[in-house]
Amino acid sequence: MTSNTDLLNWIDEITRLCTPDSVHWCDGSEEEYQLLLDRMVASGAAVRLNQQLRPGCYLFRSHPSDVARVEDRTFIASPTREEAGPTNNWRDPEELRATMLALYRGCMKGRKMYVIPFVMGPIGSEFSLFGVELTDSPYVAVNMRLMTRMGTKALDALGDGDFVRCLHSVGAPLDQGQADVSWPCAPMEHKYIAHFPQDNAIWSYGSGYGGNALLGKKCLALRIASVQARKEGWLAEHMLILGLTDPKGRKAYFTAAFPSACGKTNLAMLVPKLPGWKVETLGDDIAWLRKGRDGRLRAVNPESGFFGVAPGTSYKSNPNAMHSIERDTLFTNVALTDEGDVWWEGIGTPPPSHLIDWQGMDWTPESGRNAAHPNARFTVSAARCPAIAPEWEDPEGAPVSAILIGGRRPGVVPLVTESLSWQHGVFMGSVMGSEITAAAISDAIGQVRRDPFAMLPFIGYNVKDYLRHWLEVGKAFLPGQLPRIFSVNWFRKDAGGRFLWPGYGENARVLKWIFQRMLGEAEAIETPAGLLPAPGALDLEGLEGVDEEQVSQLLKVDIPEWRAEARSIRAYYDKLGEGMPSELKDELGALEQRLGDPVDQPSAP
Ligand code: OXD
Ligand code: MN
Repeated sequence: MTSNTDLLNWIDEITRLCTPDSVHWCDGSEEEYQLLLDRMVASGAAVRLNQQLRPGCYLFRSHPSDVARVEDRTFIASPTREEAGPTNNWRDPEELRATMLALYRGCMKGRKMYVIPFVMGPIGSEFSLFGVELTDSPYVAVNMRLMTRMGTKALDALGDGDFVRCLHSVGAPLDQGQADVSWPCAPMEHKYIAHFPQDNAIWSYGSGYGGNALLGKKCLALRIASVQARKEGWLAEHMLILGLTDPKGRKAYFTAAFPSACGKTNLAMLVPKLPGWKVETLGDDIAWLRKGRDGRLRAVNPESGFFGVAPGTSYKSNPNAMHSIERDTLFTNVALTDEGDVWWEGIGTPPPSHLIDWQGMDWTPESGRNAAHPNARFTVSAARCPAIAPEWEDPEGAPVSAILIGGRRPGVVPLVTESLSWQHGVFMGSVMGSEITAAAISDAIGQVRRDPFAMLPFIGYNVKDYLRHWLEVGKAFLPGQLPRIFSVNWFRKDAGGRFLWPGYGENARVLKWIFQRMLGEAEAIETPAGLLPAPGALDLEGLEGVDEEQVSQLLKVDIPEWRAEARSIRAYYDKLGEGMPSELKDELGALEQRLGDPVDQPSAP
């Protein structure tokens, strides 16, 4: 147990507010994990998969209304609207607190409340952050055991120290004798994922899914941590971390920011198509970046597991992920085969003639609907990944040589572009994004949804201050000690709408160029967009199915397209309003100059 009086008092307060039937302190042991899973199987909340085929694996099916992060119901309740900025849903903290207190009152009736002490970052690292999640969801408890360092070891390390107060309820109290459902949750209008950065507090109500409910992940390690990082001079980022070793045995570390479902897990676990090159995984979703004692920027993965998107994951697209989830994995919203195994679209095997789909209904290939939900997930401990880097838990973090940024851009943005400076790299990060396709909002087709550093849904404060902070961080380093920033775009298409680049293992060719650029061993040419591989500098030996014309399209900086891009960036900066860092406006001006585009509007003074 603990003598942390703040913790004990808070638990007391929440117990009185939420009135659970009982309180369970999670010790994080294997026995406890198994007990919770057994109970969920017995209650019908979980399905034990065929233990011959998937030892230690379980399947959960969520309520159809509770399948993903709910950005519309995610709030930053900072003291002022200005602190949350133009891209966040702001709510007045007092009003939101009052609304949510009314919902929390009695909300755990008929349920157990789990006390989950956890650490984000390696235990013992001075940079790790503590949280305690109080939740009425055993699903959250078992997932937190894989995704964080949780239980007695976290409680002991916390001692009398401070922690982020994370309160979570599925928002479905049970009356006496009322039977539970397999995935309790509240209706959309009662869901709240609320952040009170000034109080180090997260209040989540009504959803049991992923980042809405596993509060160590997006809520703590990104939104709350980003606010703390700004105060303390570091960065909490939506980035994978990988180690790349060349055939001579030289190793470098890269981080990469891509929006959700743009291939972070695939790149983090890449199996290079280039002989002699090796990628090792340090993280697939979040990186905390700080200046290390050696003066270099160092990256730590605060998580201890992967919460990956299942559909599209196959032995071909990501063999390391597939090996990771062969056992001891929790699956959510995938389909169940008649043999008691899992299946999803893009798993690489033909659809079986019969499945139970993610909603628990019979499914056949003729059903005409997805068997797995497109956002179906696997949760697995990072230690299970065959490509995990031995140093992935180094409390000092890995020294970062290059930061990659990228989204899905069918046009305009080349396969790879090196920034001209840190400031130019921050400019590139500020305008990265993905093109809206027919699958999304129809009247915006062709427009770019800008997603600065893939952090749009995760910055806990004003995006303009966030970008200013990136510029400030760069100033704290000696020249040569900072990583360089590269934009990558695996998703460029030809005029017929076909992808120009095969991606996956072939992305190692781009990683190689970046690696060699950092060592001064590869040539670049200067273009208005930045530095691109010089002819012959990108290793294309043995690359099948990509001809010279396609390579030139992949590496093209088309001036009229880029002029339109610059105009679109200007419109985006205008939309963000007053207070954009002047350095970034200067970078936009410099881009316009390089493009020879007359500036049609005078810059703001
Ligand atoms: C995400 C995730 O939504 O990592 O970005 O789950
Ligand atoms: Mn993510």
